[in-house]
Amino acid sequence: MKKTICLIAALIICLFLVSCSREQETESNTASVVVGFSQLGAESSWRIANTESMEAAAKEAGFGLMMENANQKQEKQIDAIRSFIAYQVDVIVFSPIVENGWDNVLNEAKSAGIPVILMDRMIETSDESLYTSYVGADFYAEGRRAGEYLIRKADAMNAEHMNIAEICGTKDSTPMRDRQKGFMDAIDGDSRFSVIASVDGDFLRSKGEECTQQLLTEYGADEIDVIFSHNDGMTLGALDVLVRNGIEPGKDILLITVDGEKEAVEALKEGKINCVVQCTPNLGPAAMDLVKSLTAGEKISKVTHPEEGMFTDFDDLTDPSVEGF
Ligand code: GYE
Repeated sequence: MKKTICLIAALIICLFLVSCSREQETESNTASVVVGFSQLGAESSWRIANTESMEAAAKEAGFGLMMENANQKQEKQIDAIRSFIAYQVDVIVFSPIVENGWDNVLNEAKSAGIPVILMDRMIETSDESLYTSYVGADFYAEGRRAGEYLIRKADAMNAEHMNIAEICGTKDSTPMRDRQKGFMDAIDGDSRFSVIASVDGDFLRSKGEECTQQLLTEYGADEIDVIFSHNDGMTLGALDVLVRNGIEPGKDILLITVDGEKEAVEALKEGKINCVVQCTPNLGPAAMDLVKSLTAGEKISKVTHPEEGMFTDFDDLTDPSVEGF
């Protein structure tokens, strides 16, 4: 009997020691992982929240994070990626400002044996092996949601015809291209809609203001029924201009927007915006999970999309589950 008890005790001690050493092992594994992160800029509340999400998630995972902010310049992102290669980081994560022009630098990363994860935006390339994984929104689906909302709204208003002005995000970026395509595909073939203008607002609130002022000068408020804007920042800029010109946003001109900033959802609740399509900036945890799997030698999926929805003036908005940005 004594012998059996001794044996069991010894076994428990052994198991305890093994589990301790395993924990130490994983801790020291993650501590030695360094992630090079090239953020594209700080153009919107979305972007700032996204940067914070990445920093918090890296800290939580115990990874070292080398972060460079490119202030909206592709050349600066290319320089940052080169510096990560020189430093021999374990993984490069980056949010490409536009889709084209990355093949050379990504080939350099590939030759150096450093895997690349695209976060938030995609690239256009004929060589899919230049990136290991993409984590970010399905922007085409977001655009479709915006278009489908408009169809529902036009039905509810018994509208015969609506002129749409589109304020676009950064030219040649994935959210600009795909939100536009999704929206246009959704309303395509419905003769009630005409897109009378598509202007470049570069995802900036200040440009959203400028564009709206120009649209009003060029077409006049009576000619514009709907503004579809690719992000909340530009929409909030547009909203200010409408109010300054004595035009009632959400009524005289419908506003459809993407992101889900608190300020935009507030304006939706007040009836000044009609539809906010959600796009989450909180991609840090998913990105760091991919880094973890990758550095542990596991196979990771090529594409990860977060779940997203939307808020509209058809919904009960007493307690919308808004993200904190
Ligand atoms: O919608 C916008 C930001 O790439 C999804 O970029 C992102 C977009 C977002 O500046 O606000």
